[in-house]
Amino acid sequence: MSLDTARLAPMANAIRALSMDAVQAANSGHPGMPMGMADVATVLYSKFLKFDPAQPRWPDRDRFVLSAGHGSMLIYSLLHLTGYAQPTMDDIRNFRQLTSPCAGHPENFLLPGVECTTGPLGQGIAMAVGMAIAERHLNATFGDDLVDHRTWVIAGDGCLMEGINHEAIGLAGHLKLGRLNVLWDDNRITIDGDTDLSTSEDIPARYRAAGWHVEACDGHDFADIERALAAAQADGRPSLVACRTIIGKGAPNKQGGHNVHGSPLGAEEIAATREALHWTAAPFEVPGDVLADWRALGAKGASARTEWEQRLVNNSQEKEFLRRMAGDLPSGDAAAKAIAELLATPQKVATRKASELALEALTPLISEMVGGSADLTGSNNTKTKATTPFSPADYGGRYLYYGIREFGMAAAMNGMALHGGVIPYGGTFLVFSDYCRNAIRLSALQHARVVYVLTHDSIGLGEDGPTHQPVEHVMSLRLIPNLEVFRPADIVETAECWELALRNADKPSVLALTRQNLPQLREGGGALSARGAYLLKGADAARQVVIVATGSEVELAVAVRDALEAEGIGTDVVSMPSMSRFQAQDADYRAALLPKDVLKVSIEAGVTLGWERFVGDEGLTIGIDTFGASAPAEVLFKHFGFSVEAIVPKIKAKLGR
Ligand SMILES: Cc1ncc(C[n+]2csc(CCOP(=O)(O)OP(=O)(O)O)c2C)c(N)n1
Ligand SMILES: [Mg+2]
Repeated sequence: MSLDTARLAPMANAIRALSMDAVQAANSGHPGMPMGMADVATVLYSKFLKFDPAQPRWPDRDRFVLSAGHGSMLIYSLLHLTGYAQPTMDDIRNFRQLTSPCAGHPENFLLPGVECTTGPLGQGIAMAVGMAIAERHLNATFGDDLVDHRTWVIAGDGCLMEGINHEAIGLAGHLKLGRLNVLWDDNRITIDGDTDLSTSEDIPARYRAAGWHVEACDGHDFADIERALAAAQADGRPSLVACRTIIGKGAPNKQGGHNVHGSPLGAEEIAATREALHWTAAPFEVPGDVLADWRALGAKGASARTEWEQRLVNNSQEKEFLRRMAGDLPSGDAAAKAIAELLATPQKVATRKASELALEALTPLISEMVGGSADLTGSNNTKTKATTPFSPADYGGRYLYYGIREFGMAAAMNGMALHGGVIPYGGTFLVFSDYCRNAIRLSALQHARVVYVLTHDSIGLGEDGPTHQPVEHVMSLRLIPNLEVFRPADIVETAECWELALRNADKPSVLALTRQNLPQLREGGGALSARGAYLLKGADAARQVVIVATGSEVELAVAVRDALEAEGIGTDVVSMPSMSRFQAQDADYRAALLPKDVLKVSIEAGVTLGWERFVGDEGLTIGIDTFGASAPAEVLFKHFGFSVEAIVPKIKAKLGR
């Protein structure tokens, strides 16, 4: 046994012991993965990873992503052993309990040492691609002195099997993200059993075909692991290291089988494992010499960090770098000015075009905005003059051609936002938000500032028909907690919503935008969208009706109102670009806008479910609760009842007139 092995083996066994004991105590969790990858992780942390437990948010640290999030005890053990303030041993003792930051899966908002929330398999790798993009972009912007780090991933068979893996590695290979290294827990086991139950894919060949460098090693041979990781680090391409491991390694009777994936080992097997590993320490105790070795390793990072701080102080871009990493927007009222300009000349444009106009104003001023589209640049209107293409030839570019990879794009944007220093926005058709929905959900869960530009937001897209016409999407996105869904009605609201989205520093935003042109309804400024909903046009006659509408249907609401007024029926029109923002207003504001004693009517070209909350049981909901159809937009709106002729009689009937 080499000296290295003599020291590293007990360090790795500390991970094994903590993992099996924590899972046993919780009577829930996944011991197999951390026990199997303990040796690889020990080499990664001791020889390769750049980190400083004293400063978990040090901007130039390497990013470590545990894509196989079910193996959460691996990262909790590593953070504790290397000397992060959190998690404490008590936290680990309380693994998976309500008060512990050691949640079932790693959560970035619970532990500063956790870079991103993982567990939905495959998304960790895809977020790591985004982190590697952000690193190269910031390196191109601020130079090697300030930005010079790597992204390391531990991923399992599941992460490599998921469809998103294909999107993520295709993008990474194309962009030549050589600082991305994926360590694959090649244990040939998943929950159901051996991987040959479900796959016979040549994974290294697939990665090579995507432009990756592939290494393999014995995941239980420290020297071989070190060799493979060094080769990965040296290669200019993104690297996959296939680490051949035994799941649950160390548990003499259970290792290698699928039963060790996600169940406690049990008291008997834990005793047998202790004996096999010569591990005499009690549960949640780490022998002094082993802990000292781990802590010494953790302390090594401080010198690199302090040298970096010195370079930062001497760097002419210090202030700008810190501002961007803090996520603060540039000071000034640039956005307000841009809106004022838009107000000056009324325009009948689609809100996707209005978004482009807003972006043309914002992107030169906010250099951290990095745009993109999943192959719908000309439809989403996401590209501006200031955002030149991001490519291996120019990592300073600010526009990503994500290709037809909606899920990969959304997850990469999460990684970019979590890396910090950039504010990603990206486009696709609203209907395809389903393709990336779980990544949108993870944006919200992770408090990531990502802006989704989702165009073609209703039957108003016309001839492409029901496959492309979102019906349930706007409302279903509103169901996701901590996601703000904006559906602006005209050019002014669009600009206002863009500003609000950028100011949503701790949450993602969706901008649902039209394909078809819409008139400018707002004449004044006043940042009215900031309250979520507001009175766009008040009643002239005594008020009997309040119509609340969003997006393209606000124009119709105004026409309906004018027709009712002509018959002496006083009607308010409320525009509601953001339902969640309106919900967050005080009760008085809400009651004044949507009073109890009048007929309330909602108009939105989507499902009606949910509008009862605003119009009440006695109200009227105008929407579309079926799929759309192929025809020009005007024909469809008429066909589905979105016309003055169809709506006015319904309202009058409700009023008993
Ligand atoms: C998207 C997604 N689907 C399903 C699951 C449930 N799940 C968790 S782990 C796992 C098996 C993963 O196998 P592997 O990555 O090989 O992990 P190992 O058993 O080797 O630890 C599954 C299906 C999940 N977490 N995410
Ligand atoms: Mg596996």
